[in-house]
Amino acid sequence: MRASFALFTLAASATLSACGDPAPTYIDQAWIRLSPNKETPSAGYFVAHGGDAGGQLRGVLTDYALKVEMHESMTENGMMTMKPIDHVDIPAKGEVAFAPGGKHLMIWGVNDTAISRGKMQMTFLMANGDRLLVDTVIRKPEPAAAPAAAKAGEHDGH
Ligand SMILES: [Cu+2]
Repeated sequence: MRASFALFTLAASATLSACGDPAPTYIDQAWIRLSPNKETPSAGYFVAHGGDAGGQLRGVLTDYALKVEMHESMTENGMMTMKPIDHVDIPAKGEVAFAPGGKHLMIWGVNDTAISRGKMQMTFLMANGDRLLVDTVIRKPEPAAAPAAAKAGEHDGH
C-alpha cells in the first residue's frame, strides 16, 4: 500500500498529468518511541504528505492510549523546551515531518496489548473532516544502546 502511494506520487509529479485522481493527503513512516517508564509519555513521529490539495492536521486520536497531544520542541535561551500545537498546515505537494528534536506526538498510557503487538492504529484528524487511519509501529526502548539512550534524553528534558 505504501509502495503504491509512493509510485503514484512520483508519477504524478514527474508528468504533471492532468488525468486521473488527485493525489491524496496521507501519513506514512509513523512510529512510536515507547517510553522506558510508564509514568512518562512516549513520543510519536511520522511524515505527513500534502498530496495535490494540501491540508491541515488538527489532532491525533487512538483507542490504544490515554491521551495524545501534538507538540513542538524548540531551543529557548539555550534550553530545550516544548509547547503544544493545535494544528499543522501540510502544504500541497509538500510534506511535514514529525521527527526527534522537532514536532512530535506525546502519547500517555500506551495500551499493553498494543505494546505486545508492536503496533497500534492512530486516527489523524484533518480540518476538512477527513480521518486518516494509520498503523503505527511501536519501538521499545533499547537501554543497552548508547545512541538510543541519548536520543531518549533529548526528549525527556522537559
Ligand atoms: Cu513533547
